[in-house]
Amino acid sequence: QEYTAIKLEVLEWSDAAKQVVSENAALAGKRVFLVAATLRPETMYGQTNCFVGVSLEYGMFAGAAENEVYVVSERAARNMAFQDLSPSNSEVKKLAAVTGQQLVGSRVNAPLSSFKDGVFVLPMENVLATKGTGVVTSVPSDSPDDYAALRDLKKKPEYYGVRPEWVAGYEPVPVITTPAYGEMTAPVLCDQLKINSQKDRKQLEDAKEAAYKEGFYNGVMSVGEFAGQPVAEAKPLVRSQLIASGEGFAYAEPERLVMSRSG
Ligand code: ZZB
Repeated sequence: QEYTAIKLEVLEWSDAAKQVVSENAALAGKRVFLVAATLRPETMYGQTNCFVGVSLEYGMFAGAAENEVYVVSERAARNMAFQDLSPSNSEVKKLAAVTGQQLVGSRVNAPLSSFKDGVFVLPMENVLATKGTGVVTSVPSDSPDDYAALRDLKKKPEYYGVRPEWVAGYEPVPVITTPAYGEMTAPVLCDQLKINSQKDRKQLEDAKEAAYKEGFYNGVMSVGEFAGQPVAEAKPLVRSQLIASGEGFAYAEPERLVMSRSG
């Protein structure tokens, strides 16, 4: 699976993460990025927040560029090391450990997003430790999972342990128009499939599938440098641009090597 890794630079740490960082001399003066793996680089204009799993363990790892640190799962860091994305090939350099819970409330820069002051790191229940980097960048206009999770947080911020101001004003942004769903693919699909919360896994799977298909085959960009172009054309262009600007990099998820070898 070939992802685009998106670098969300930390602008301001949550209190809990600040504590972790201040206790680690190796992090002093470093630029730290939460790194999210996406299959939809063309939707980055619509980022409204970043999701982590509160019970997941993350690490802060030395990045490919000197002075850069990536916050990702241990598993992703190891994969990155094998892809020349760490200082020394195939070697992981872990500078600190941090939980998803500690990261919540941090403010990060989301490349291409219309929220220029940054977006917040928020909790999502369905973040898988075994996929991508364990960090998810959220595009509620085009990702039903993101829309459902963000809506849950807006409805019950105290239940989820988020401050209202971390979600207030962060509404889905039109990025792509499709004949079937207009410019709000995910919200329309969540309505149509009667998705009530991020716990409605089966309907969310169906909605995701439909959103991928309609977006890729019939979607047209409505914002950004490639506005008016079909999504299928814009996708590799936005990807290349993010990589060229240093805001992203190619990240491949290995197929289940160990399992297929053992049989
Ligand atoms: C931004 C984005 C915008 C995404 C969109 C999707 C969509 P898939 O399709 O199941 O293989 N993701 C990445 N890592 C994780 C994780 N550890 N746990 C849960 N979700 C994760 O998964 C690829 C997508 O799942 C990624 O692409 C990411 O969300 C999320 F408009 O990034 B995406 C219709 C989907 N639209």
